[in-house]
Amino acid sequence: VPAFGAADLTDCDREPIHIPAAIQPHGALLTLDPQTFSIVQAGGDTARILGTPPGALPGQPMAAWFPPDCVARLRCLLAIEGPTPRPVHAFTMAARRHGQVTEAVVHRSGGLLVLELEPLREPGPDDALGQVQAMLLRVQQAATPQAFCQRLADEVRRISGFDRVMVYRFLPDDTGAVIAEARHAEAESFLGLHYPASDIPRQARALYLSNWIRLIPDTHYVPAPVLPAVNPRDGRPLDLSFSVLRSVSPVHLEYLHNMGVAASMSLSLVLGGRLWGLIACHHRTPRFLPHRLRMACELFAQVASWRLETLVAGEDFEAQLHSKRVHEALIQTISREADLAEGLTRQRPNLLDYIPADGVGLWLDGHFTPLGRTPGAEQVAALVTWLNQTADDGVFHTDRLPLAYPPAAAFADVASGLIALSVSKTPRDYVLWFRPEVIRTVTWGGNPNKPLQAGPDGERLTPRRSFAAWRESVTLHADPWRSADVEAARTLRTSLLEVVLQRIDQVARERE
Ligand code: BLA
Repeated sequence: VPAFGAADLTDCDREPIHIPAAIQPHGALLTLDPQTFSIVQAGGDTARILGTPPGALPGQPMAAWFPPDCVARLRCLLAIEGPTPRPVHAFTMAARRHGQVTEAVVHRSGGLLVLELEPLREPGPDDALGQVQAMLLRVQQAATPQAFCQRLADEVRRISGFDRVMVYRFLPDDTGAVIAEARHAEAESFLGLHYPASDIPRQARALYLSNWIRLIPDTHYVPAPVLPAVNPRDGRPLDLSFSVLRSVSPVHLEYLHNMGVAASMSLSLVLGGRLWGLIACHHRTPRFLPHRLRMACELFAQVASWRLETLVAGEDFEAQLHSKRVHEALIQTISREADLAEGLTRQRPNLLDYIPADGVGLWLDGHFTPLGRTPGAEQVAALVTWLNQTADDGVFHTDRLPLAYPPAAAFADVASGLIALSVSKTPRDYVLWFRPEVIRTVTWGGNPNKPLQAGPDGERLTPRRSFAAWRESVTLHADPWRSADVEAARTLRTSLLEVVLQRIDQVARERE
């Protein structure tokens, strides 16, 4: 495992971003013994907030450095709140040096209390809860997931004031796309762009599943170390997963710089226990949000996630219903029509209405009937020969056919993706759905094949520098099939088998 800040191309998803031993310096962090309230570790701007540099604090009683009633308030809060796994407001105080109103939030980590102090650059909203309520009322009017996500972006932009607010949705292969956006007239649009999975590495996605909000008020900050770096009692690093000041991976900071982003916030969208997406916010100048406003955003994202889950489930259900109706219509066609191929391709609904693809074809008794964009008959004949030898009887599917079957590279522009439904007789008959190479269908926000470039520090790698949209892709790959597509093929196969058996029966009876 690389040390924090030392990740490269090969281990970037193993960088331990939860234990940076440093914080963002716009505030200060203390860890406290939960029994004695003596200071164990300290970091950040304690000089201005408490009147002494962080190195002087470990070993000292908290009471010596805070206004008189703060310790009592903290004890009282902890007695009420119990384990406090996430930061809660503890007290507000005046900073020692400049008198600025400073908010203290507290949570527990690794047997210590983590007390974080943030001078308020602007007052929070008076009625944060009322605002969340109004936001929820407005988004609830949206009837589809897409419309709902657009309103999410609008509302988060309204309450947070960020220049660009995006709903970023994770796709089945962990790549992602900006599916909704609200922005300042002068901010560049990222709407519709796709990004590779490595832009938000695995451990970051795991962290964002449990911690729903993070704020980087100034991406050009210099990290402030937490001293001592490990808990002197057990030698363990401080887990900052839930810290509001956690220092961010340097790779990600460079990424933000390259996008011209000076402040960033992201909120998790969690559906059915899975990280479905993020509400990602950018600002061209530094931007701080007080704790109360951040809590409002987090609460909004949380309740909105539940509503979105219902809308997505509804849309899935509608899609299933549609698929069922088309299936029934296809079965009627099959039982009515003497010519299967004609019936399934020349009428509506047809096989392309059933599974979204660019082309479909039937291979029946050595004869090919195409609809839409498909390879030529000879290419399909060779493909079918290969399928007969390699694929089991049933439903075969791939989104990168040329990898398994190299001759397909010659017609990847129509058939990088394949679902092949076979009907078992000898030789087999097939229904084949084709999808083109994704290069034609997706606009990437950069080159996903080269997410990293050697940076100014030589071997240390940095995110790509160009965010201009350009059409490149993991070549020879198609848009992945949804599990519903493969399931639909299986259902149709069962029905086709029945029809084939019936027809064999019929022929036999007619012969008797
Ligand atoms: C984190 N990467 C993130 C986050 C986002 C993105 C939203 C969440 C952190 C935040 O709130 O700022 C990516 N941001 C995007 C994308 C868009 C956007 C895709 O606005 C599209 C418009 N990043 C890389 C590479 C690596 C990497 C190659 O591009 C690894 C080598 C790492 N990204 C990386 C890490 C984090 C991250 C480590 C976690 C940062 C942290 O929370 O400490």
